[in-house]
Amino acid sequence: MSALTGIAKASIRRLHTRQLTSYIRLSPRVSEALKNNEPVVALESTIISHGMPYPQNVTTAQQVERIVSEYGSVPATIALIDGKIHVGLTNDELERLGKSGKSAVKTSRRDMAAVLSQKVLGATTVSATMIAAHMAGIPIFATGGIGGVHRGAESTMDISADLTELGKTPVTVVCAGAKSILDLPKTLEFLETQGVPVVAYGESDEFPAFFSPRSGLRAPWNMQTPEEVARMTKTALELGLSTGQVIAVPIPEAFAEQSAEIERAIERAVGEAEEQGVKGKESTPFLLKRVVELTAGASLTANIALVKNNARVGSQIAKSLATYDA
Ligand code: PSU
Ligand code: MN
Repeated sequence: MSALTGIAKASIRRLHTRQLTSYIRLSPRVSEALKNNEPVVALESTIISHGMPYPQNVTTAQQVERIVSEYGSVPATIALIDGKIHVGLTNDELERLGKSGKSAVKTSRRDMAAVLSQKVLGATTVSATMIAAHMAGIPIFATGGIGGVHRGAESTMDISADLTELGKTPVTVVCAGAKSILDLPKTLEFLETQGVPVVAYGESDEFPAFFSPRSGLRAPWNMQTPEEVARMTKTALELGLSTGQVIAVPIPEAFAEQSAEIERAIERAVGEAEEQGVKGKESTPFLLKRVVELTAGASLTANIALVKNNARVGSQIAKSLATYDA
């Protein structure tokens, strides 16, 4: 028996029960890929509905899928549609999500059962996408940024469910770190408590801060190649650790130039959110939208560039992981 098949048996929740299977709709391409142990990369949908404006959100989602394919893996964008967890979307479904924008339900772990039972349109956050990917047996997931511990969390207790999910679901999340709309030192502390390895990917061991390749904080691990990350992933799955992993890829240098301007916009947006009493699940979408407005779109260009870069790295990691199955 090959290594990954062994891992899959031990640690990946393939669609084994009839009940679970009845909730999941794999696209024909994703289904075929999983059957043949081809590399697959999961992609989230809140970034489409709530993270970017229409129509750039749809174009970006399509480009991201294309990049995953170009680098050798099969893309699987995940969303909750008409009571089913869809893994792999059609172009029409991507368009529907993009057009719905914030009228789709931003779905994290706590919302999944309600969204599915009420058959409303649900865009999955990092936490819900991890759950769905794990159910389908997809260990690699690429996105823009993860949620984190919000600034002022010591009084609001606003800590993203992404972080607790990373503590209990064995999916590797390739991202550009977390935005400085968050409290990054506390985010790293929380991930340590949850037992989640954070890997700075590339030349530097610094934890990237989404729009900026630098946060001034060191990540506990630094890896330089997809092969290294794939080896760690294989090891974690074989050990049955059942925790996720964060692979933090710095934004490409060419798009990092405006990070100081974006940083100022973030400070202002955080202030406005506080003044206007924006909280809970509205907080992140509010901040993202305000930062795009305040930077006249510069943050959107940077955001799109880093998501594409993460799609490439995610695809390379998935491809390397799949070689253990050969
Ligand atoms: N950060 C971004 N872009 C995003 C998100 C976060 O830079 O689109 C989305 C992701 O779906 C993430 C979610 O999982 O926001 C976290 O929301 P909250 O902070 O409410 O947990
Ligand atoms: Mn929150």
